[in-house]
Amino acid sequence: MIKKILIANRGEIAIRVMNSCREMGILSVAVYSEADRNSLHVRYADEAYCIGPAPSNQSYLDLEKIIETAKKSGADAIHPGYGFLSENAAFSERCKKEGIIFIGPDAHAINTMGDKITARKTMLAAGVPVVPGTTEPIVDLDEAVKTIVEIGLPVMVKASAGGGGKGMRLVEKEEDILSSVKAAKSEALAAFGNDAVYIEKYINSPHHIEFQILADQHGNCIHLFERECSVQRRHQKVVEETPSPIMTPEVREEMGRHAVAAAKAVNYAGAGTIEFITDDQLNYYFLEMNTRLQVEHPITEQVVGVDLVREQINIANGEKLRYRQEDLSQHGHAIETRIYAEDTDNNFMPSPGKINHIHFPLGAGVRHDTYAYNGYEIPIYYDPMISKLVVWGNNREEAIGRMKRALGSYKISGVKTSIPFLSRIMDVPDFKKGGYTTHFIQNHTEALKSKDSCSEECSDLAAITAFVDFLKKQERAKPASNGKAPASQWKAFGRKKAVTRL
Ligand code: MV4
Repeated sequence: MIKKILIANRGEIAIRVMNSCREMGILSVAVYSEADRNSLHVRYADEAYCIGPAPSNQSYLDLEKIIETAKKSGADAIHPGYGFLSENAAFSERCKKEGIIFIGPDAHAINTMGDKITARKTMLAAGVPVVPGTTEPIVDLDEAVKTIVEIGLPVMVKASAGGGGKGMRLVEKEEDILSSVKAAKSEALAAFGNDAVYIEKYINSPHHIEFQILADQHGNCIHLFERECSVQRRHQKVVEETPSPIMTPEVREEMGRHAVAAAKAVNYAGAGTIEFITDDQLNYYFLEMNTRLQVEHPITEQVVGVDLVREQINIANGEKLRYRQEDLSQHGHAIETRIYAEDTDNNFMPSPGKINHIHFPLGAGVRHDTYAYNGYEIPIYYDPMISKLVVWGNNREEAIGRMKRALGSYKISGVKTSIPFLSRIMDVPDFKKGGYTTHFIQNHTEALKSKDSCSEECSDLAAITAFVDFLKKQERAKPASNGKAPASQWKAFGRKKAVTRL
C-alpha cells in the first residue's frame, strides 16, 4: 500500500494531487527548484526538497535527482502530474526498476501512444476510427505527392514524434506539397530528433472532443464521458466544458466504446485521455492519446462525481476499478477557464510579477484550483497559468452564468490576467449557442477585444481611491492631539439615523 507519494511537479497540479493524498491518509513529498522556494506546493506538502536551479531541465525534468529524492524521502510512489516527466517512458521504466510505483501507465503504453504513426496503426488494428491518411512514414518525396493527391487536398502533414499541434503543416495546393513535406521533416528533426512524418486528410471546421478513461491493472477499463475543448488559441486550451454541446447520446456511447478500445489496445493502466477530432456531422476520428492526468480533468470530476487522482492512486496500488461503466452518468454541466498571467490585449504576452492582492471567487458551484496567494511572485521560468476556475451548474446556461459571475468577482492586482478575456468569451453568442469549432477564437477576435481602453487604469484608480478613503478614516479614528479619546464614529453614525438591519 502506498504511504508516501513524491509529487514530481509544481503549481496548482502539485497541490491538487496533495489534496487527494491528504484525504487518503497518504503523506506527500514536494520537490522544488530554486525559483520555487516560495511556491505554495512547498508549504502544502508534508516534506519538501530542493532539486536544483530554476530551469526545468535542471530540476523538474532531472530524472536522476527526482529518483534520488524519492529514495531519500522514503516515498513509495511518484505522481508526475502533467507536463514535465509525465509522458516520459524512460522515467516510468526507471521508477519500476528502482521499486518505486509510477502513478501512470507503463513504458509500452507511453511509447506506443507517443509515436503517432505507431498509435495510428494500433488504433486501426483495434477498430478505432482514425483520420484517413497514411500509416507508414513518408520516405520517398515523389511517392508523397502521389499519396497526397490520392488522399485529396487539403491535407495535414504531421510529425510522428509531435502531438498537441507541434510539427504540423496544412497543405492546400499541389505545388506546395514537396516544400511542405520537406519543411515538416526538417522541423520535426530539429524539434524531436526524428524526421518521420505522416499524412492525414484535413478536417475542416473541426471540434476537439476528448474522452477520459480509467483502466486498472486487471484489464478493466471504463470511460468517464467527454470534454469539449474546441476553444483553443495556438493549440492551448482556453475553455473546456462537459458535456459537449454538440454530443448526442448515441454518438457518446459509441465514442466511449472506442475510447475504451483504444486504451485496451495498449494494455493501458491509469487515467488517460483519448483525443478525437470531429466534423460538424459528428464523424469522429482518433487523433492522439494523452497518457497522463490532464489540466482540464476537474470538469469531469464535477459532472461524473469521481476523484480522478484518488482513482489513479487506487489503480497504482493494484486495486480493481471501483466503478462499472453502468454506475457512471453525467450530472449537470461543468466549465473550466484557464487563468493566465498574460496580457490578452498585447498579443497574450506573459505578465509575470508579484501578485499584490488576490481575491478568489467563492459560492455555490465554484471550484478553484490554484497555487496563487497574496504577495506571490510568479516566476518567469514556467507556464504562466495561475489558476483554473471550474464551475458546475444544473445545465449549460446556468454554468455559463455562474462562470460569468465567478470571473466578475475574481480580483487580482499586480499582474495582468486573462480574466476579462475569458469573461468576454462567455458573452459571445456563438459560445452561448454552443456549436463552436476550433476556429472560435480566431473567428471572434473583434468581439473578444477589450472595449474599455482604460479598464486597467480605471480599476487601479478605484483601488487607490478606496485605499485613500480608508487612510482618511483611520486618521479620523486616531486620538486627538489634546490627548482626549476621539469621538466614536459609531456614535456619530448612530445619532444621524437608526441602523437598518437587513
Ligand atoms: C488536425 C486538424 C485538421 N485535420 N488534423 C491540432 C492539435 C493536434 N492535436 C491536432 N490538431 C489538428 N489536427 C486533421 N487531419 C486540425 C487540428 C487543429 C486543432 C485541433 C484541435 C483543437 C484545436 C485545433 C486548432 C487548429 C488545428
